[in-house]
Amino acid sequence: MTGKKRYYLTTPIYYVNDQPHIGHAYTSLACDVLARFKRMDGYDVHFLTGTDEHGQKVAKSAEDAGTDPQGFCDRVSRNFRDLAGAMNYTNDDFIRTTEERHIKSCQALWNELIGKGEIYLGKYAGWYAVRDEAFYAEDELKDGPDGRKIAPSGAECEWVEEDSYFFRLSAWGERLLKFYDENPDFILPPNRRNEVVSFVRSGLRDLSVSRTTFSWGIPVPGDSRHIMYVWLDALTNYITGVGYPDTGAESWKRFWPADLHMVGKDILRFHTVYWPAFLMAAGLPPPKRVFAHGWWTNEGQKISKSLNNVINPLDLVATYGLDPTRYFLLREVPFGQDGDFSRAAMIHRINSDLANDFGNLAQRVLSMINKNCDGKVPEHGPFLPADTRLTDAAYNLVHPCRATLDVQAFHKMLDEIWAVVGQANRYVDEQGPWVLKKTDPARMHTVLYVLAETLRCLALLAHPFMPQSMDRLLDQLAVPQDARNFSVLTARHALKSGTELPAPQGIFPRFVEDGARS
Ligand code: ME8
Repeated sequence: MTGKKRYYLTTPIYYVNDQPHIGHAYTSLACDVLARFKRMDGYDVHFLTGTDEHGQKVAKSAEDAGTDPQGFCDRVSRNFRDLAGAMNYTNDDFIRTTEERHIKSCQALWNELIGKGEIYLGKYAGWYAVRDEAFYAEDELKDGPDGRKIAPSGAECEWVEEDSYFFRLSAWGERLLKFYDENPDFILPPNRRNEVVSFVRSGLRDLSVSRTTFSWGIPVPGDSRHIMYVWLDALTNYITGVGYPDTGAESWKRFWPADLHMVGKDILRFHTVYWPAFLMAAGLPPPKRVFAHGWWTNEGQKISKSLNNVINPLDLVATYGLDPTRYFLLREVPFGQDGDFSRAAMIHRINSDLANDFGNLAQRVLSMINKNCDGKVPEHGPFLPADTRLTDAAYNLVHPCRATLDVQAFHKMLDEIWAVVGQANRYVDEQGPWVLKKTDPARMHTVLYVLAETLRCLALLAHPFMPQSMDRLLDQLAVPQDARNFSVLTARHALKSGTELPAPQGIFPRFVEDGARS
């Protein structure tokens, strides 16, 4: 185990003030695809997700629901855990910030920061947005109706004056800029990096890291009037999840620093400014990358409870199936950019990419093998240049897939796979195996063997996106479980001629405009 390459990735931990929606499903899905890909590529992966349960926003939601905060968190957190099951995520752990291991970890980090003189006691007077759980400077705010102050996110701010501990963020500006400079891929995509660099260049102020006016949070060690600021508490989950404060633990030594924190663009600043500063101040290495993806809207509108247009991912799964939903979310929008959800676009994608391109290829090849090769992996004769052109493209596909996924370009990876799907469909048309059946049956066997090998590679590479469907396809090619990884992918001609194959079945349904299966 210790010799294996490692990969630690995390989703944001989601607030339990609300039900999970398509945005939460999206971030976790992206992580799931990466985690599955890395495992198939021989990595020892740790994939962490969970729920963010403290703070004023959650306390208020519990109060509105007439429930005690812990009972409320238990109930809503379960929905996020259930979503992970329903979406077939392979997270290795699910962390809740109300767990004892996390409270211990936050208090240890706090003590470390106090011990190093990075936190001091003062008084906060300024603007706070409960919806964002964020402090804002006066010049960041716009005037709203009735003299109200509005944050750039649209959240309403309130004036807060209370005793507070402060983190010496102002002292970290230069060191953060140097860190970004030395680690050009720390923040992706690049436009997000520019945004952060100019924010830090404009000067950082010390950050209030405790509150006294409500009590739903982790007590500050040695001063129980204060609870920790919810973002200090929340960000710490990433180190709790690998064993902090036990820095001698196997999991810590193996997995920290994290390879990737996947987040939405709304929480970029917390992850790329505050978090590395907290860690460096505590003498801990910062994560290797933060990727901030874009924002989904629904049929052109912002997704919000008040507009009553929240998309429940479970409804999509019930209507379109799990794997088509997983595919669509990562295919439709270049990862990193904002995207608009529309049912018409979803049906179009499913029908054209899955049912037509990939589904038809699989169906044509498997049913011809079933009818003409005795239901067995065909024998093959000598390969012609057209054959090796296709199989080489399939075997080599793993390289661009690795490269695109290493920069979280999920859409480009799918483009690469579909280019070979297209090439295979053209090869079927050019070779005409149904004609060869009459003129040259031995050559037909070779052509079908080449196509079966190509399908094997395509199914393995598309597996992280659509695990159930691709497993069904790999079952139909009789690929053993222990050969469903990328080291066997590149083993040429891994399909053994003469292997008995099960009866072929379609893998992707087709939909008509109202969403029903045709
Ligand atoms: O911010 N489009 O939690 P949160 C795309 N607890 N992604 C979306 C989205 C949308 N319309 N809406 C939400 C928090 N997301 C904190 C995080 S981490 C230490 C603490 C996704 O429940 C996206 O990943 O508000 C976004 O960053 C996250 O949900 C916010 O989830």
